[in-house]
Amino acid sequence: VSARPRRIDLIGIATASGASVRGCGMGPESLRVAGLVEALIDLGHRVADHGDLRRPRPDVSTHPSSGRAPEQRKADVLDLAARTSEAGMTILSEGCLPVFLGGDHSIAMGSVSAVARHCGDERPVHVMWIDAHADYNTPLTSPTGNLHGMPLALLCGEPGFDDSFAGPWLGRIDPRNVTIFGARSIDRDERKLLQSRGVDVVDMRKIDQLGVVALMQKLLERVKTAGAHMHVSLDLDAMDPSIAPGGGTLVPGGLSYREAHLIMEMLHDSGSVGSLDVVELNPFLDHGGQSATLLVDLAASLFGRSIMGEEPGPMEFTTEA
Ligand code: B3U
Ligand code: MN
Ligand code: MN
Repeated sequence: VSARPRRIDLIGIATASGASVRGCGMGPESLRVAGLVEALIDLGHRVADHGDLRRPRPDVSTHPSSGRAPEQRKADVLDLAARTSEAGMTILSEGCLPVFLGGDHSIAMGSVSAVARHCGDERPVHVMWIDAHADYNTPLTSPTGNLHGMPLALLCGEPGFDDSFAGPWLGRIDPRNVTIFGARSIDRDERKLLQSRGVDVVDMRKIDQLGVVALMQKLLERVKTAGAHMHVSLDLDAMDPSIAPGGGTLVPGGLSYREAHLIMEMLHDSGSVGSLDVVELNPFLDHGGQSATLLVDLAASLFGRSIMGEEPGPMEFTTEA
């Protein structure tokens, strides 16, 4: 699937409405400044940058921590998710590979639903959620009420979301086709839900004990056998805060630099990846672009950069799709 070169379509979703900390709305621009487009072109891919989806009016602080009241933030999340889902479907229908630049992780309601709608009954979808958190809370289990802690539960059709959450994301994904990778912060009731639905949780302890290679081989084998479209949802906070300080909900004990790259390299070699989210980068909290640069390098590994790499293919760049 990811045979080179490919046409990769970037779309930013410039929002922090699903988070309690402001700043990750600047994530897409920070990834561009860190050289995302150039890195992909350098690998021989064709790149189209669709710019950013955002709320029509600027953010005015009406709420102490996040800037806006919870009901407004929820409306923003749902509106942007609907637009993300449509934009993603268009990109996929043209045979291109969408990369969704967050924004907080609630944008995955839009991105994953786009993939699921595109694949329909024809192709199973497997979601690899690389994250310190499981993002599998519902309004009934969430300790914070923040929507970036809930997108997977919504996508998997968990009860507890009222009618206002209706949309193309609801129940689109089979929880048995989800792998959470790198988790180390899961809430009590969230854990119960994950266990009862049979979600594959590869937590940091498993990674410590068994190693990235064995765990990835198992996952990739499974996805290949199913002939699934693999959607990768990469949350910055999966990585250890020492290498990725630019996030609002950091948790110690994350993926090392080499573990994260190895995951990306193995994903590339599998050829199964058909879409990607890069989320939760908060440039306001980043240290001199360190986290943005890391994410760009990880995306480059996912799209074919290797230490002993081959010659790059022909280059082409358009700023519009
Ligand atoms: N599980 C907590 C914390 C959290 C989840 N995702 C992030 N933080 N980024 C929650 O709010 O649901
Ligand atoms: Mn997340
Ligand atoms: Mn997270």
